[in-house]
Amino acid sequence: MAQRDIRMESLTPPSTGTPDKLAGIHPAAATAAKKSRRKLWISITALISLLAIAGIVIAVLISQKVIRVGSTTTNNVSEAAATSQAAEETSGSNSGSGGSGASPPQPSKTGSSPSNTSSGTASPTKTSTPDDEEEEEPEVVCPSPSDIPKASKGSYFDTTSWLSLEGFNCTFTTETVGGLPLVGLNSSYSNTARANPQVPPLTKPWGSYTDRPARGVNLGGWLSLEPFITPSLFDYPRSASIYDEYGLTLFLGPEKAAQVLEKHYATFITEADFAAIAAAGLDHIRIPFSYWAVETYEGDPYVSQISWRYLLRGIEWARKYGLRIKLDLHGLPGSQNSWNHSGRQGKVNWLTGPDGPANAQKSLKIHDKLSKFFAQDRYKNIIAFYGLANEPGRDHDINLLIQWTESAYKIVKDNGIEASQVMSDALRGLGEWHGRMTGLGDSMVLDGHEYVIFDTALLSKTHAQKIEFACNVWVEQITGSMNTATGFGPTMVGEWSQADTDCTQYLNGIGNGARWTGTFFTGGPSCPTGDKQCSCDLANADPKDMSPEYKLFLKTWAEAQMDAFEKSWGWFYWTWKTESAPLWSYKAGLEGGIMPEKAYDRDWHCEKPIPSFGKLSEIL
Ligand SMILES: *[C@@H]1O[C@H](CO)[C@@H](O)[C@H](O)[C@H]1NC(C)=O
Ligand SMILES: *[C@@H]1O[C@H](CO)[C@@H](O)[C@H](O)[C@H]1NC(C)=O
Ligand SMILES: *[C@@H]1O[C@H](CO)[C@@H](O)[C@H](O)[C@H]1NC(C)=O
Ligand SMILES: *[C@@H]1O[C@H](CO)[C@@H](O)[C@H](O)[C@H]1NC(C)=O
Ligand SMILES: CC(=O)N[C@H]1CO[C@H](CO)[C@@H](O)[C@@H]1O
Repeated sequence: MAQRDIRMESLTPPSTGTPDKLAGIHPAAATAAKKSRRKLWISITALISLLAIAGIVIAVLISQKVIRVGSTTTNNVSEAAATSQAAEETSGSNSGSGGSGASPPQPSKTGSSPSNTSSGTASPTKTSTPDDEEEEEPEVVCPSPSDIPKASKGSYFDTTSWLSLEGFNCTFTTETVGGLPLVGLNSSYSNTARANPQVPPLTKPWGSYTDRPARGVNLGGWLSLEPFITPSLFDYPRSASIYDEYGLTLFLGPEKAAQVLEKHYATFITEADFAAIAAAGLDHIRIPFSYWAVETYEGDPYVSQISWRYLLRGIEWARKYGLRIKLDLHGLPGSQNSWNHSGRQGKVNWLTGPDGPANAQKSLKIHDKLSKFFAQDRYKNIIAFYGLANEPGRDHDINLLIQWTESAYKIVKDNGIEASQVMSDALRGLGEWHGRMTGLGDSMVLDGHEYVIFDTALLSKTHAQKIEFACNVWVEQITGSMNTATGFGPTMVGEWSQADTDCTQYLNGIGNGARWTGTFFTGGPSCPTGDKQCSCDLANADPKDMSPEYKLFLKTWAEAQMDAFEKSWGWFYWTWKTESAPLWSYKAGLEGGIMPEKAYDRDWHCEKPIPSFGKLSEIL
């Protein structure tokens, strides 16, 4: 695949090069007499009139689908007629956008077409009319490499260089909004879907999240890699020193990295996943993505921008199934937390660190672009939450962090984002935010990520104690945070999981063991007995090989957390899919019978007594 060197050089669409087909008709020699010249002019005029009439007749016949349009031409009259007819069939479905009246960005130059459509952009795409049924989707013929203007060949805009065209609009366009490309998006969209009968369709407002909390899932490890979610992508000898997306892309080099990552984007999450998420009774999706979806900087090994179109397509697929979106900028320039899932583990170089201030500024520019793009009408009903920065590290100076968050908030708001923005509790606990960043009302939500397994004191609790902890301590923390008299105000749980140990391979980073067995950093094991008896075998088993008691615990544990987190504005499970970690995969949990079949219809809640887990061992 061609190397993607795509820094958005220009917002100007290149010339489409529509050939001037009728140029060059001239009278013959100028030596003839006046009379014969007059004759010649009359003939030419007649000929041109005839051609014009014939052209109009043909165009009309084509637009009426009497004549079929072939598929090997560049823009011409007949194509414009056919395309506008095709567009007519799909337009007008963007009924649900209840936002302001700002017009969509697509230019609408349909020439002589009488219809209100937005076809006719610089587009070498051909449509041919379907054989019979009027309602059938038009067949779109994608451009071939020779249709792509030289200046755009091999660039992001060159749809002929894309690995997958599934669900994408392959029409060539260099149009951007906020500097971010539209290519790949369809012009029309429909907001009529609803995720399930408990929630409103996208055409209708959600209402109060306090009364109707979000039930969501993350698409972790998709557009921002994480070794434990897709260990197969990190299957290299330890000597290669690959611990994160930075190391992986550096190792692979630009061309190979682009191939490997695009293949992952195209296959790890597909339309079927969005359908299954809705079928599971979930209604929101948090999509983590990183700054390299927007741009990369000098020296970055990250694959630039390819994830952008997969993000946009993911949002459209969510729309198709009535799912609302929480955007999550997961990796910021320089790494905001030094963890592998920020892109690069090791050091924080954002806000603090040698390039910290510069990287903080770059992050604001990223948000400027993103918020301009997502302020478009088409996103008003589907983007429910706009996340500013995933998990800035605990060691940041809180005042600097607040300053940055306030700047980002203002940029995003001023660019027209009406969705609530989201800021992380920055791993300080919800209570830390009481009295800070006040006065923003519902336009800022505090995001806490709740796990028992990364903290040795919580990890060593017994099964029943973990459930009690969720139902008591987390409920108390969340209700405290939701009230501005005692906490921040609007609060949500952007991540949590069903895992009750930290046993999953690579969970603590490549090359690290588990706290549960005492094989991760110093200090003893953190299993309930405090010795080395604890085992990871059951925790890492396939649900079909788990005992009924362990399965009952896991399901109750998940339901306890859902119940507790619904005291907030809602929850987002981490994560939808993993290659081999079922206690971190909602999908695998459903398949294994350890998740409720419908997220809104559950057997157990915190008011009920904790069931007996029979002979389930505390050491697994
Ligand atoms: C216009 O389209 C028609 C039908 O596909 C094709 O036969 C013709 O060659 C095209 N004309 C030009 C000028 O490209
Ligand atoms: C064009 O759009 C306007 C407003 O949306 C509508 O009233 C009119 O009927 C449309 N015309 C055609 C030809 O579709
Ligand atoms: C865009 O439209 C094309 C052609 O109608 C269709 O195949 C594709 O699935 C659509 N994409 C999305 C994301 O809806
Ligand atoms: C595909 O993209 C082009 C360029 O943005 C646009 O004009 C056209 O309407 C789109 N096609 C569909 C089916 O939405
Ligand atoms: C070293 C490092 O960054 N490890 C982190 C990798 O990501 C997992 C989970 O996503 C964390 O638990 C590790 O701390």
